[in-house]
Amino acid sequence: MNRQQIDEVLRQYDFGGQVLRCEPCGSGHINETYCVTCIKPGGGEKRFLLQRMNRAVFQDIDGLMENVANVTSYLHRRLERGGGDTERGTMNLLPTRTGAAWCTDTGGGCWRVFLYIEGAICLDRVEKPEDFYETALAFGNFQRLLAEYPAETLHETIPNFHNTAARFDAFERSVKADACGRAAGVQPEIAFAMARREEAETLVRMQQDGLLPLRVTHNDTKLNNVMLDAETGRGLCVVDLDTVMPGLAVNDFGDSIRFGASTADEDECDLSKVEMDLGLFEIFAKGFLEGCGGSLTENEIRALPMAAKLMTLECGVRFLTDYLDGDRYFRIHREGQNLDRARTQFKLVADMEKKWDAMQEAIRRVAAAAQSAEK
Ligand code: GN1
Ligand code: MG
Repeated sequence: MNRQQIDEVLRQYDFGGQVLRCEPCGSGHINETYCVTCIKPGGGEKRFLLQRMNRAVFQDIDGLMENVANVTSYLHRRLERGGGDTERGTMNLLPTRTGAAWCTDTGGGCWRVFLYIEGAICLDRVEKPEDFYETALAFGNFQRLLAEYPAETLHETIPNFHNTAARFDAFERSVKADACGRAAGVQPEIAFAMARREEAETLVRMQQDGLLPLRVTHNDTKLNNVMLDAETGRGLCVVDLDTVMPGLAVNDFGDSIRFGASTADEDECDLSKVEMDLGLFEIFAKGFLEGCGGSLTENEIRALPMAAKLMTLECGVRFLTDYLDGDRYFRIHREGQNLDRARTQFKLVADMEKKWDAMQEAIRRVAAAAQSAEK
């Protein structure tokens, strides 16, 4: 944390009171996040979320922030019209003193400020099944709320973000380049991924063949990207909107399963603890279909298990690529963390392969129940 840079940034905002504290918070792998606490002139405190965006990952900050500003104000208006909670139902940007959506420091860092969502929590691990159900509803709802958003106005903040085929190409290049001499030590992991390369292209091909529609999706549907009401546990607000882009609805489902239906942390070293929990899988499917409000096509519903598997495989491949490249993309807190992350993802993939029939059965059950509820 560079105090001087942060002070420089804080001066560009009118927080409506004096800044008391600014402390690191959050557990994302990409941006840097801080909580800013101010004293209100009449007494009491007000909090804000300050973020330094990762410029190596997001090369077009202008485009990214245009997306974030437009999507958040769109959600704000929708909530306003529907009598929803505009303060806690969406992220809200605090403009700079000059009215801009973001600002820079003299070192070239790019920053933004959101209002802090009070009385809310986000989880790094599912504590009870209802949390996961609420998360599913929130992500499904998010997609439904954005169903009519003009997709053509969105900038592609990371090109080919969930193009699994392109992710494998990049992986293969990293294996060949072997920039850090790490490839020899991870041959089993490389072989695991490569054995699934062709299958990994299934959803990309289905989209190209017109079998899966492009929709406005979130694309980073980790459990900790949803805020839950601290008292009621209800899903409040979807956060981390940097990758909102046209994408596949099933990938939003799959990425949630990869992270939230795992019985262990993403970087767990003891792989015997890592499994995909079928009960959680089914609960999430139920919430997601409900949240999407019956908008998913039959092809999409049928592709849900495949998306869970491929989002997990893709993420494992991304972690392994980054390990081979020397940990330049995902923030690490210890040596080998990206390799551990890759290993948990591959263990989950293997577990899903074992549970494949049961996963499909679960989706059939949930879809049938959703259909009869609609009637
Ligand atoms: C990153 O920023 P965070 O931690 O929510 C990554 C996701 C990965 C995830 C893996 C922009 O998400 O794609 O699935 O780590 N975000 C970006 O935990 O690459
Ligand atoms: Mg996040």
